[in-house]
Amino acid sequence: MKVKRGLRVLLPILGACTIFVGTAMASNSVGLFVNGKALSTEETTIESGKVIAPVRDLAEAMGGHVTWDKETHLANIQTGITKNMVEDWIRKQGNEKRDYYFDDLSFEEMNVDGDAEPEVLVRIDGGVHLGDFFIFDKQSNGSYKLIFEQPWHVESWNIENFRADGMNPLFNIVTRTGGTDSDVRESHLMYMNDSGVWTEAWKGTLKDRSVFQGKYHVAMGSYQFNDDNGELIYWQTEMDASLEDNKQEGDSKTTMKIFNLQQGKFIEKK
Ligand SMILES: [Ca+2]
Repeated sequence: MKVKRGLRVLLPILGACTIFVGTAMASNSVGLFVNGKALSTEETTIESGKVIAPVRDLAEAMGGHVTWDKETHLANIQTGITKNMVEDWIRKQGNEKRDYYFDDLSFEEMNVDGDAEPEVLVRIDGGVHLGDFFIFDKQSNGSYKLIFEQPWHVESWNIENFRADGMNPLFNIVTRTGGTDSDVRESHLMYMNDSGVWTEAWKGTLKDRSVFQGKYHVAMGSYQFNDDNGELIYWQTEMDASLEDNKQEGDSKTTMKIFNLQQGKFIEKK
């Protein structure tokens, strides 16, 4: 759907943009500036004391997105990111040559790297163990580029408190995988490295329950950062449980591992 360039609608002044309008001497043409930047439109005029400018040029200069419905003759200006926009990015840039399950798509703007612009984290919940995860990065021309995609069912994401010198924020992305007789939750500690690659610094099991020899085998794990020395401590408890009522059978076993950050990855300390 292309907006007819000649469409002219009086536009209310939106948001925090500064619009400067000035009439050039000895001419009907009007100079139009948004946030101090001149708009290269020759279609802006002044009529009966009102400045009339092309909606698309003006709205896009203010970071908006314009659609035109020729049936209803409605021009819609959308500022900010919508679910429809995100779906459109995925259709055009997604790696998978299949239909994505857009019904359960959600997204959040979060800053994952060093620049001021937030990136867009997107997850599609396709069922208990199915899903997709994407990160889109805003380009200088205002478009969004896919920079990471995995067929992950993501249950949650959050920024960790841990921060090494010069390192971009570390995110904890919790995924869920499995199938018949298997259910696994994992924590992926991810960050944007200096080359702009979304990188896994560590991965660990939070819960792994599978059926083995007529019982559930359950492993539960958790981690903490030691702020004093930058170590990541991970504990895991393993036990067996009854298929009937999930009650523990036999003893449990707990182990601990210590990891150090080395060249952008948490490596187990031996
Ligand atoms: Ca950013």
